Amino acid sequence: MKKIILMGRSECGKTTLTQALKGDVISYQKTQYINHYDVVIDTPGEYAETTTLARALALYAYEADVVGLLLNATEPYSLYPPCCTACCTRPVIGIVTQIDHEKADVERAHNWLALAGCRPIFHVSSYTGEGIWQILDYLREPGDSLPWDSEQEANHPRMVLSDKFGDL
Ligand SMILES: Nc1nc2c(ncn2[C@@H]2O[C@H](COP(=O)(O)OP(=O)(O)O)[C@@H](O)[C@H]2O)c(=O)[nH]1
Ligand SMILES: [Mg+2]
Repeated sequence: MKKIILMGRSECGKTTLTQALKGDVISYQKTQYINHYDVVIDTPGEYAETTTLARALALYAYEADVVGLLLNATEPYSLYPPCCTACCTRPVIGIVTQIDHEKADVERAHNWLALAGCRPIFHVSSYTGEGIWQILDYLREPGDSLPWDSEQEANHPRMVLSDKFGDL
């Protein structure tokens, strides 16, 4: 699997997405420092919100194969300037999070990520599991086998992930 680093402001859902990608049971954890998991690097939102701390994100991006910029679908503004992905030496994908939320405006968040230069852009809910397998599929490398078949996953996203994804 390619290694992905997740970036985005506090509360956008980075840690919950990390858990969903790994198939863990969801529980609240405040991120105090950068956490390395097998294929996911989770970062604190404060690093994306504070100029001096943001330098750490620039450095850690080199440890990953792919950078994931997250934007919560309920967010009324975006942190990301137009074309900011151009300064990154890794592919930068967009991830619209919390699409299950009643106040979600997925198109608005998608357009902001597109403006920032993210390609492709995924729409996910870590609560329902929607969109999770598409990210994992994107991270797949030749020779990796993922423990589901796409049709089955589409029908039972959460169940398949939590049953089989513990040891990714
Ligand atoms: N409705 C909804 N809430 C979510 C989702 N993902 C995370 N949350 C909630 O958003 C809050 C922040 O999540 P967290 O993963 O800690 O954000 P982080 O600061 O970016 O790591 C928590 O209360 C989560 O339960 C989601 O897919 N849907
Ligand atoms: Mg966190």
